[in-house]
Amino acid sequence: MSQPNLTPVPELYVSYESSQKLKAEAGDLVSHDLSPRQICDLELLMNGGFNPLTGFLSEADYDSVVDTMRLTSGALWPMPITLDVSEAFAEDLELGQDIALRDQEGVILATMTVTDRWTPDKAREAEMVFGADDDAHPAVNYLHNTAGKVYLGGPITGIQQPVHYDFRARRDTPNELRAYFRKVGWRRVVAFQTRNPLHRAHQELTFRAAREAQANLLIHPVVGMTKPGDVDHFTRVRCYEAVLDKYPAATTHMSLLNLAMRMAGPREAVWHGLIRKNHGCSHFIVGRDHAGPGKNSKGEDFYGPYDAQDLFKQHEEEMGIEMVDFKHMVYVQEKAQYYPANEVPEGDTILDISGTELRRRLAEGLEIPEWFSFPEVVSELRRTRPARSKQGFTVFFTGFSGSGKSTIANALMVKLMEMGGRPVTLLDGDIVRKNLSSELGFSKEHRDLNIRRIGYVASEITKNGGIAICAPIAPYGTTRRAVREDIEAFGAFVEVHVATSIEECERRDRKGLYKLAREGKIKEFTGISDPYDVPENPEVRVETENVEVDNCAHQVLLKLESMGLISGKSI
Ligand code: PPS
Repeated sequence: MSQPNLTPVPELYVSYESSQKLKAEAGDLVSHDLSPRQICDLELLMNGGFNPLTGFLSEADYDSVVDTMRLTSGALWPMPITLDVSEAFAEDLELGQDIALRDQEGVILATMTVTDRWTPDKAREAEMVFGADDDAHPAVNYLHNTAGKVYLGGPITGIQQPVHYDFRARRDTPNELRAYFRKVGWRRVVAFQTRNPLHRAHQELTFRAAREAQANLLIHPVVGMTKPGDVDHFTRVRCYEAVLDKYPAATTHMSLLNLAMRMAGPREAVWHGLIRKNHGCSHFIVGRDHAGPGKNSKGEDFYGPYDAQDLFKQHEEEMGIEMVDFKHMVYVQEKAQYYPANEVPEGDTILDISGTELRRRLAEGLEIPEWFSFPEVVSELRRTRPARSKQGFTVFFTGFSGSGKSTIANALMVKLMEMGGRPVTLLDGDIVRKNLSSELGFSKEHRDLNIRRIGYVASEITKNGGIAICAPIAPYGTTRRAVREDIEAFGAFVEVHVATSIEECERRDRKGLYKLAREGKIKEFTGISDPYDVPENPEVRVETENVEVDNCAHQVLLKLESMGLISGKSI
């Protein structure tokens, strides 16, 4: 079982001639523009990474995978790979019809014969696959708030691989890796899955894992989609390249996997194992809390720390890939070397730096010792993630019309400009509606679009090291959360709830709009005839009744200071 058969896995691509013909005829087909996650899924479907799947799951296979982790054929498959689309798109299709699947530039990648169309029970999918119907889980959040309402299923005809312009030489299909292993004579290969930069402990543990399994090592990082907030893959790959030099020559290979992770813990571990099996590996490293999604909305872990290892072990034989335990490695000061945590000589001093502590040190520009990480890795991380006081960030005010958002936002802007150092942009509700969103009204759809536009501009400002101050009403919690996720990829997101009550806003009625709303002359008016989701955990909540504007802005400044975004001296 530990020596895989390295003959090719089936791919879904057609010949070059057929693909040219399909491309020429595709103009007549209805097109679906794939989302970034669907592009990742399609790539692995087409290149055999998701073997034995031959397309997006049919309804019967979906039900079977959700309930039993198996396809209707009986084959083990833990993750529903589904093509989600909008109701409007699904409505016009007929079963049996071929559709073109295109990337975001409109390039055709595949066609699919639609054999199935159904509206899934997403709450059930969340419970069964991810363990809880809780939006704190990134994949459950995606399921409810990003994925379309309808699923389509059917076989895929592959035309071409998605184009990647980055790290081309480091990307391999399953068959390319299999051919490589055949060529260099590697019969036993341990794969290491990762979505984080590698530090010395990882290098030690992967090296040991390979030695114990008497195998070669494949560093197989995910560069498709990982957990929101992770270090971007460009930085990570530069870090991995630096670490590769530290392994003994010709023992280790690195290849990038364009997988969209779901952070589904135990089911994900089994899925990862099957994918690595398809890539020609004989062993797979599974650690504590493999592909863990973080805490649920009650602050508890979604899965037990060893659930992933247990589930993997149960299916190891059937999968034909052996699990290698991930040893927690710690640095022993007296011996100046790494040991597995359970083999530390008695009385010796253990040094360790947790992930949270590492992020703090990076954020504050503090020293990171050489025993912990390689200097090349640290300098890469510092280059992309300068200290927080030098990064861009977004302050996002939300509250009723007339609550005082714009006034406080203006005061904050002036104070930040007085401090200097970073450019400041104010995206006030009224300014945005005049310049960016002049065609929009106040329906839920239009408000969401307005907020997504503000979020997009703010994320660009944040990415480029500036300060964005936004001050729309932003009444919907899910939209605010989506904007937070977009921005947190680049810097901090500071939500400020201006908690002036609706009664007080109406009493002030600065623009006379509440009167008109009461008279029914303005429809869908927030707080009067339209909803407002009160933020549950904003970074700051300011009360404005009987409090000076200056004081409100100061509360925000203090928060920015406590988050390390501005220096305390300047307040
Ligand atoms: S949203 O919901 O975030 O897209 O709204 P926003 O872009 O901040 O726009 C709010 C301003 O538009 C005026 N206005 C209304 N507000 C709420 N509901 C309705 N129906 C409405 N119609 C017009 C109002 O003056 C808001 O200004 P602010 O600055 O919040 O007082």
